[in-house]
Amino acid sequence: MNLIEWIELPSLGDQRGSLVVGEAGKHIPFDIKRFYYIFDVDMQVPRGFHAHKELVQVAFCIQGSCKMLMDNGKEKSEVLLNQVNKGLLIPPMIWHEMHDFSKDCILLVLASQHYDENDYIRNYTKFQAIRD
Ligand code: T46
Repeated sequence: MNLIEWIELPSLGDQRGSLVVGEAGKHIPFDIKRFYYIFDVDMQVPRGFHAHKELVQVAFCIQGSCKMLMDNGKEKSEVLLNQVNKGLLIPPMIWHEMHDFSKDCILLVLASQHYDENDYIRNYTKFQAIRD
């Protein structure tokens, strides 16, 4: 699997304005059990710094921009999220860090599972040991 995989949603705008649509199972590769959004960010403070054991997520920057560092333990890649209809797939066991938020950034994240702190790996050394 590629470290960076984008999910592009149909943009159905017309003269009245823009509309982006996503359907679970069709565009989003899982049943969405939870969503959350990050906004009103402190631009100087990075977030994330963890991997998930089983959770699958897709992150859309629906306003402004931010960067996401993706790390599978062997390879790292940093991408810019700045398109409302282009989401970044965050598979399990990918260490991820978000930074360089624009002031107006709204990051919408769709998640395959309910919140479970036990699914987080927040220690990078432990993450690497599990990946090896
Ligand atoms: C992720 C990245 C992209 C909850 O109680 N329920 C929730 O659904 C979420 C997402 C968070 N929380 C609590 C846990 C913490 O006490 O909200 C607090 C902030 O969460 P956290 O520090 O994990 O936030 P980020 O921005 O570092 O990470 C979040 C997600 O937690 C994480 O799953 O992949 O965004």
